[in-house]
Amino acid sequence: MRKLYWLHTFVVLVVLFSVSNAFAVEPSESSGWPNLAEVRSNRAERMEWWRDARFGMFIHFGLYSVPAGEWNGQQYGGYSEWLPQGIPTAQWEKLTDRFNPTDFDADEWVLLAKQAGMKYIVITTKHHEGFALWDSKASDYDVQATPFKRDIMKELAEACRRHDMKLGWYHSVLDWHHPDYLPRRAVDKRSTDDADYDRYISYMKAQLRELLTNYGDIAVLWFDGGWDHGPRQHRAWEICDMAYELQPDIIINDRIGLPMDYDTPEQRIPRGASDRPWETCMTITSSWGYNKGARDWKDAKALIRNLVDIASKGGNYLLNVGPTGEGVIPPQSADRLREIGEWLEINGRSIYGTKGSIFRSTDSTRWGRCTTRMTGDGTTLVYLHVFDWPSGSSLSIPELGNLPDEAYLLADRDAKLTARKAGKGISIDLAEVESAVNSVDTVVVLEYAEQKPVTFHPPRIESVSEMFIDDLTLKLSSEPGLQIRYTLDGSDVTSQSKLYVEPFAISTSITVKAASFYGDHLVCEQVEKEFEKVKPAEAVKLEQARPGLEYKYYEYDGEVKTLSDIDRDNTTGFGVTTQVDLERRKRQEEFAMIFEGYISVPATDVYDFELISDDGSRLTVAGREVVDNDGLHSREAKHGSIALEKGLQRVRVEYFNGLGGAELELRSGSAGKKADKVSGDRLFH
Ligand code: H79
Repeated sequence: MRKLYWLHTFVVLVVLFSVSNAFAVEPSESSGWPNLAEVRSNRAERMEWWRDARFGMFIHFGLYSVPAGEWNGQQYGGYSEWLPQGIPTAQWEKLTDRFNPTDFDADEWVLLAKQAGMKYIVITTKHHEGFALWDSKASDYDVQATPFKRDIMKELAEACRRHDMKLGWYHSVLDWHHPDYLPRRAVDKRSTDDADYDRYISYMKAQLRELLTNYGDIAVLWFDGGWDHGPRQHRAWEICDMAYELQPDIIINDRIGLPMDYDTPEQRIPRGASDRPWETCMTITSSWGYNKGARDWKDAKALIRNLVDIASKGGNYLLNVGPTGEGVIPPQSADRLREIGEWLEINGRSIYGTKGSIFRSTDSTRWGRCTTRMTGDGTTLVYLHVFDWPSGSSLSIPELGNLPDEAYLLADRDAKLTARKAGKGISIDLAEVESAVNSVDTVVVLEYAEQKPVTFHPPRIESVSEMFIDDLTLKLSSEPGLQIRYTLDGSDVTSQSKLYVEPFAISTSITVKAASFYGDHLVCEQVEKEFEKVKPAEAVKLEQARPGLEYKYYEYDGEVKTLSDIDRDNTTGFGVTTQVDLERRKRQEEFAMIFEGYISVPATDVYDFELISDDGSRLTVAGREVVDNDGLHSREAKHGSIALEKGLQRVRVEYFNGLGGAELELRSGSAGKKADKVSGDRLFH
């Protein structure tokens, strides 16, 4: 039995779990990326169909569908598309002789997606194994090398067009087959002497050009496996630029090292809503690619509730199927998808085109979930998804303040329900509709025509920063229909406290406490925030300020997990640089850099600094630690604030990279304003 080597397992895991939230930053306007402003400005428009769609089909199909998790008589229960990771290329390649999915029928796949109520399909054009499922001119490792010889992507694209289904391409940046791809797996014994990652990117670009040129409208580009390198090495901007040029309406996910259009939590549903569009991708069973040993099939009930949970948080659900080596979607998957379709047939109006919950947290709907629809005539429809039928058949919504104009079951508009006031909130009497209970999710509709629903949330206390030099403007905000009362003397908020009317300024250190009121009733927890008046750090007088920062460079081998593990006596290089970046490094991994000098501060003010790095970093200004971004991690952005006097201020940036991608960037701006990359002409020593 061949031993499977899980190279980079640790790195992959660390990266993957942070992949969906790692990119708090977008490339700046000054990055020289021509289409950026346009990409941003028409994003909402491009994504409109996708936001309404809510539900898509993910298809994992490739050479791995043939062995289906089995190698040399041994069954591997995990991700079948990861099986090739432990198998030398020359052996895996031979599967091309056995790839012959004669039962593949593109119409069947598309019609199943339709039946399931899915609005788009994303299929693996090439997974990590490197095999292309279309007729690729850029490679011989494609469907033409198999007995099948049919262009699977072409047939699917045509079927999608016939049945009015949106189609997207999954494409793996990671490639275990291409000789120019680096780094290599442990089992890959081919020499790396002539390998050139940049040439690999040119190859990937050529393949993507084919996929985005020859197959009609492509709705989505779904990158994966971009964790071995940073966006610069992937030439991510150039690649995305090409995609937008060839397919102006395309939307691109976040896995080529840039955040692009939407985030992609994998195999998990986030706790709450997000500012950025997002899509949870998930398997029905324990593998993406078909696996004969598949177990743990999620039942239709769990899948429907996942879809509802996701919709209630404003996300999309990309649910995976793995067709067999013969090209058939397993009946266990197909059955479940049809069941979801049946539920959607009746309840789809509570999913498609909806917004998330009217509540900030799922704690407000402990019996299930909530989605919302705004109709053209200004009516708000609140969909209450009842997973757990309440004992006593009275559904309590303690954080919803006003009665709807009408309440009824989505499945039966004539099944009118009675809503009544209950405590500060309301409750819905479900006794009469007991017989209509859907064991998966019964949807109750609350119709607000005349007024908007009033939800009980704590106020938000907003300001550009939490520290200030002279004075600071505070703004309190809450939900429509609620009033805010607050105190500035540390006492608790009561119905006698001052009523908030408009933003106000403070000029001493204080604690603000605030709460929401509905009529005379306090309807939320009190919130509080401290604001500190500070003295700006004094500027430094220098006899002579020379341009650039001084830097020291270190190389090390072995265990380094934090900046404090670096042996500071062991410098292997030093000099002066005008940029806080990694240009001066002499190798890609296991090195550290420390930059020291002065930054010129244009005006006395509170400044926000942002330090972006892969792996760890730390920023010290005027002798105070401002940003701590230390530790082994993928690209991560952290912030910190400090009050500074105009003039020169001491600055130090410490950085190290373990294995894998390396990146460092420092940004700064006045508190509350956009932070820009710190330009070289502001740095001195
Ligand atoms: O295409 C699907 C996965 O193959 C791909 N992304 C989705 C959409 C993916 N790549 N990496 N990962 C998912 C996560 C990595 C999991 C791993 Fe493992 C843990 C790799 C090594 C350890 C799973 C378990 C594979 C081998 C062992």
